[in-house]
Parts: sequence; C-alpha cells; structure tokens
Amino acid sequence: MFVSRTTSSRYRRIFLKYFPTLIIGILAGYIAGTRNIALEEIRQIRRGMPEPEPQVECMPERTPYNTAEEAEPIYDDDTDCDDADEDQSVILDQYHPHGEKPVKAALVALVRNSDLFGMRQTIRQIEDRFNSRFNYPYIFLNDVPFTEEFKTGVRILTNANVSFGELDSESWGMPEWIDRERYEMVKSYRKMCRFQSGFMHKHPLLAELEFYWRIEPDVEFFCDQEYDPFVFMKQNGLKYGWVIGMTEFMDTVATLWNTTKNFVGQHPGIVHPANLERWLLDDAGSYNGCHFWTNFEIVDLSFYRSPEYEAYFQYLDRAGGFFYERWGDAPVHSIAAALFLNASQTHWFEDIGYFHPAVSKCPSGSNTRTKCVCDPMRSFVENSYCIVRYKESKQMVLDPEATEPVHTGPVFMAVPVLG
Ligand SMILES: Nc1nc2c(ncn2[C@@H]2O[C@H](COP(=O)(O)OP(=O)(O)O)[C@@H](O)[C@H]2O)c(=O)[nH]1
Ligand SMILES: *[C@@H]1O[C@H](CO)[C@@H](O)[C@H](O)[C@H]1NC(C)=O
Ligand SMILES: *[C@@H]1O[C@H](CO)[C@@H](O)[C@H](O)[C@H]1NC(C)=O
Ligand SMILES: *[C@@H]1O[C@H](CO)[C@@H](O)[C@H](O)[C@H]1NC(C)=O
Ligand SMILES: [Mg+2]
Repeated sequence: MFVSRTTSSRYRRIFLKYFPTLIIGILAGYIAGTRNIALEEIRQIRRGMPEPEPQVECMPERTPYNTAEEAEPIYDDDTDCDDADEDQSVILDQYHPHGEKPVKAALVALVRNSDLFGMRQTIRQIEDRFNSRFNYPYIFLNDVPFTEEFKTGVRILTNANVSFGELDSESWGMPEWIDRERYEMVKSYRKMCRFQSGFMHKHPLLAELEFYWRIEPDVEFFCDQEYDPFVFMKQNGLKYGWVIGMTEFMDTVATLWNTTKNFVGQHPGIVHPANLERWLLDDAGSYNGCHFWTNFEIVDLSFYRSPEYEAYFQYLDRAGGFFYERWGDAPVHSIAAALFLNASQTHWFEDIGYFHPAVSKCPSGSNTRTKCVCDPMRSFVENSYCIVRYKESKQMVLDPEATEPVHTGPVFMAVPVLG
C-alpha cells in the first residue's frame, strides 16, 4: 500500500512532467503531417493544371500612366487582336484607359489638398461601381497647386487619365463690385459656390468635354453602374442629370428668386415654353427652395455654355448674392435648368444609389433586384416634397392630360452650411 503509493506518485510526477511535452509533440507532428499532406496535394494539383488563360486575349495591357507624355503610346495594334470579334474590340477600344470614349466626358471635382482621403474614398467607390470598366478621365481643380501627395494618392487608384488644374484669379476671387464694407471676410465657401456656378465649365481642362460628372470627396456609390450614363444622356437628348433633390436653407437665398424674376423680366423669351418653373414654387408662388444637389450632377456642358446660362450667371454675379447671402451653385444650376431647359431634358437618375453627408438615395427594390449595397427603407427622398413636386410638375408640362395629384411627403431642408 505504502510502496504502491510512492510508486504511483512517482509515475504521476513523471507523467505530469512529460505530459505537456508529449501533447505538444503529438500536436506538432500532426500539424506538420497535415501541412505536408496539404502542400503535397497543392503541388500535385498545380503540376496537373494548365497555365491560366488570359481572359480576353487581345485585351491591351492596362498600365497606369502618370503623365500625359507617358500616356502617349495608346496600346499598339497587336496582331493577336486581328482575329478578335469586331464589336468586342470596338468596345475595348472605346473604354480602354486611353481609348476615345463614345462621349467626350470626364469626372470632375474642385477639391482641396486636405480632401485627399475623402477624394480617395470617392474614387475607390466610383472605380469599383463604374469607372474601372469605362475609364473616363478625371479632372481635379484647385485654387492652390496640388501637392505631390495628392496627385500620387489619387492616380494610384485608377487606370484612367488624371489631370490637375489650377484656377485663375478671376474665377477664384471676389469681383471688384462687391462691397468690402458689407462683406469684410473672405469666405472660401462662397468663392467655391461662385466658382462652381460660373467658372468650373470654363476651365481650359474642360474645354473639349461634352459632358461632365461632378464628384466630391466623402461620397459613396451603392450600386453597380451597368450602363454608360453619358451615352444614355446624349442618346436621349438629356442635359441635366441628378440624384438628390431638397429644399435650400432659405437665409442663403433670400433674394435669389426676386433677382431671377428681374433677370427674366429683362430677357423676354428666355424661359423655355416647356419649363419646370412650377417645381420651384410653393402654392403661394414664392420660391420653395427646391434644388438638385449639385455634389452629384451629370451635365451636358452646352447648357452651362449657352448664352442664356451665361447671361443669368453674369446677372447674379453683379447682384452680389454669392457673397452677401451665400447663394449656392445648387439652387443656381437648378433654377437655370428648370427655367431654360425643356422639362424633358432634366433627368432623375432614380437607379443610382448615392450618399453625400448627410443624405442618401437608395433605389427602391435595390435589396432584391439590383446590385446595390444600401437599404431602400433608409433612403431619403422617394416621397419628399421636392422629388414629388418634380415628378408632378414634369408630368404636368409634358403630359398634361395624365396628371393626377400625388401624395407629397415631408419637406427636407438642406443642412445649413455656415460658409
Ligand atoms: N480647392 C478648393 N476646393 C474647395 C474649397 N472649398 C470647398 N472646396 C471643394 O468644393 C466641394 C464642395 O465643398 P464641400 O465642403 O464638400 O461643401 P458641401 O458639400 O456643401 O458641404 C468639395 O469638393 C470641396 O473639396 C476651397 O477653398 N478650395
Ligand atoms: C489626358 O488628359 C490630358 C488633359 O485633358 C490630355 O491633354 C491628354 O491628351 C490626355 N491623355 C490621353 C492619353 O488621353
Ligand atoms: C424685388 O425686386 C424689385 C425690383 O428690383 C424690388 O423693387 C423689390 O423691392 C424686390 N423685392 C424684394 C422682396 O427684395
Ligand atoms: C419638350 O420636349 C418634348 C419631348 O422631347 C417634346 O415633345 C416637346 O415638343 C418639347 N417642347 C417644346 C416646347 O419644345
Ligand atoms: Mg461636399
């Protein structure tokens, strides 16, 4: 009993001493074994596998070109491509990073160096959802020179051509007729609004463009963009495309409508017979603040280059409201589109899922029917006042017989910007 107890405790001691080593040894051996088996399996599979085929044989190599000089060699007429299906190669041609696009168009942003990370978010998303397949060029504009960090930081995200431009003092400044007493402080936000209203489309880098798609930092795109919106707009004669509409913070546009009415009074015939004025007015006939949110807009630039638009901008600029009140480029673009275009030339891109702080638009049914990653139940807009009034007004102008009053939802206000 005594002996056996000592013996058993000795065995226990030995057992406890070596048990962990034993277990670790067994485990290590097992892992090493399975790992070797797995590696060997992979080797065997690899040995028996043919070399991966290139997906599209005549697809040109996609090299990110960083400067216009480097970008010079458009891909060569490789003989591999000779047998390729005509149509296929035409499509590849057009949407190749440096191919000639079916529409002369670009993604354009006025942006600050400090917006690099927000801009990278935007580009990442627009590339993933759309542009990695279409390769429309980007144009970035700034009132100060872009830093090398900014240039590299955005170029690395795309194969498309990227250009950087600076603004001249006329387009980024305060004209001499602005009363310095009334407007002491130079607020860059107001210069920004004036620039986007009257000068963006005149920048030399945009001279060749038929269309632009305006982008901003910190936005999101929720859905795969399956078609080319520029081609869609051009083929349908559309001039102004938008996603989010809402009412403006009225203090910022106190005299904008009155000024617009005075302008229109001085230019008989400038308002289009099939205009959307009704969309801009409440039932008492005052400006209701409705506007398209211009942080997203796809525009046929012939609209901004038209004599009507230019005359309107010049008139507004002289009135000084960009500085005295903070007229936004959104209400300015929107009022012009509503008054000077045929209502049929404005288009609500209902199918584009989009977010700009703090409002999102998620296409209805997107959770089941389309390639979107947003919750349609949490979408702003669908039955909001400005959207419903837009749809109603457009219908009344273009198809007066079919008009049925539509339920109007809550009025959404723009987020006040203390610019
Ligand atoms: N270069 C430059 N870009 C600006 C300036 N102020 C605003 N922006 C750009 O103009 C766009 C609109 O400005 P943002 O701050 O987003 O205005 P919000 O969308 O109305 O809140 C963004 O792309 C900004 O990067 C500025 O002083 N200089
Ligand atoms: C890239 O864009 C710049 C500026 O718009 C233009 O001059 C240049 O020709 C473009 N390069 C290519 C290869 O498209
Ligand atoms: C609107 O403009 C007219 C003509 O310039 C002016 O007489 C009137 O006082 C203005 N009304 C408001 C509310 O600013
Ligand atoms: C407006 O556009 C519609 C659709 O293209 C067209 O049928 C109509 O004639 C146009 N209206 C005017 C006044 O030009
Ligand atoms: Mg913004």
